[in-house]
Amino acid sequence: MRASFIHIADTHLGYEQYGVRERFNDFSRAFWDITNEAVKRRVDFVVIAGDLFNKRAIDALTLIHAIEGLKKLKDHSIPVIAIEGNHDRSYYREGTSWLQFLCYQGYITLLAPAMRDGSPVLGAWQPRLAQALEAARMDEEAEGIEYRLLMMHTGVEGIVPRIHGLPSMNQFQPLRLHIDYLALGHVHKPYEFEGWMYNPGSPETCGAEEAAWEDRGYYFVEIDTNNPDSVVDPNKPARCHRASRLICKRRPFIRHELRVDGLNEPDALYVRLEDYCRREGPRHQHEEIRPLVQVNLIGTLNFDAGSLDLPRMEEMLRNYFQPLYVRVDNNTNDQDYIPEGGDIDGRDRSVWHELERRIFEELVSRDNRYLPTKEAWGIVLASLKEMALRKDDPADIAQFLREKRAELLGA
Ligand SMILES: [Mn+2]
Repeated sequence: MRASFIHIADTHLGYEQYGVRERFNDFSRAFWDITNEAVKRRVDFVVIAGDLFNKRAIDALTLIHAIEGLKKLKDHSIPVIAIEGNHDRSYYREGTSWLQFLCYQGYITLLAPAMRDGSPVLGAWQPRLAQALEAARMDEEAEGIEYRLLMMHTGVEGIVPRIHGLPSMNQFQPLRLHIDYLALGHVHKPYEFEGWMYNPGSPETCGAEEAAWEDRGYYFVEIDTNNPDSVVDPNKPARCHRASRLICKRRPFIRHELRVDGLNEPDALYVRLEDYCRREGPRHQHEEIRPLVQVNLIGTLNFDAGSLDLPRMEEMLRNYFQPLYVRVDNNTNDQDYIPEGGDIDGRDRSVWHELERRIFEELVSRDNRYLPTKEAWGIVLASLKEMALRKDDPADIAQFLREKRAELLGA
């Protein structure tokens, strides 16, 4: 058996990022780029591993855009098989999703979970799923089935630390015997394992953190069960397919972290930002597609954040990058700390160091060993923090602590 298919996930059609209309169109364009590619490559089918839409309640234009891509596939007799994702699934008690509508209209085949009394029938998924696949094996073989693809809108724990509660790699392993290609979605960072687990990532950039994962896109997969050598990449583990990850067209997304530590006035920060603009801006000014630019201010400010002129900074970025959209986010430290009953106002940054020292002092004084020398320990802790922020050698930091211990505890 020879076949080829395209695997996509997390297209998030209908997402009007930052409230910018053109971003809505970008998500559709990325999807159309892939459906055009599917036609060009004459694949036998397309699989969508969830989150075709950004949300359950899409508007008419989103539906029109989805159909525009799907109709092209239908006109070329390329079947589309989809599952729902966490973003586009209907509420189980609320009936019909837009994916079900697309299914009734003949644009996609929707693989839906079994329902009983209005609720999905769920079991402990791993063992049961592997057992069910095992049980079906005989029948499948009698029917001449040579290749098995499983779609799941979930990912492997630990790929993106922020996303918790996903199955571990070990929990996926029982499926390995029964599946040739596991088409995953959900995690927007692309990854693949052991020649059978594949996650293409999000074709467009749904959040600034995704900008770093430049190799996101979709998979083009060629299968040959009779003569695997004709397709298999000798440098990659795979049984009888070759999965190539392709990057689709999308808008450039430029993200920069600007450290503010050690800057004593807003002008110093503007100078640092302008240095960055001079360095990076010219590379993007003549880009065919105007980029998105997001600058993240991080670190501890030595002055009141209220005196930062964010519009001025955005204007500077606009001049150098000619972007579609720009934003500067102030994520500098703890802006609103107000101590209980203290005479220091935490909203005033100029007193932060004094405030910090007092908090350290209070914390160490809860331990009687440190109580007699709490003032000195407050200063030691503040110094340790400074050294860590400066990224001093850990050995030096440890040595400093040892010396202070000896000095203050006589140990
Ligand atoms: Mn998603």
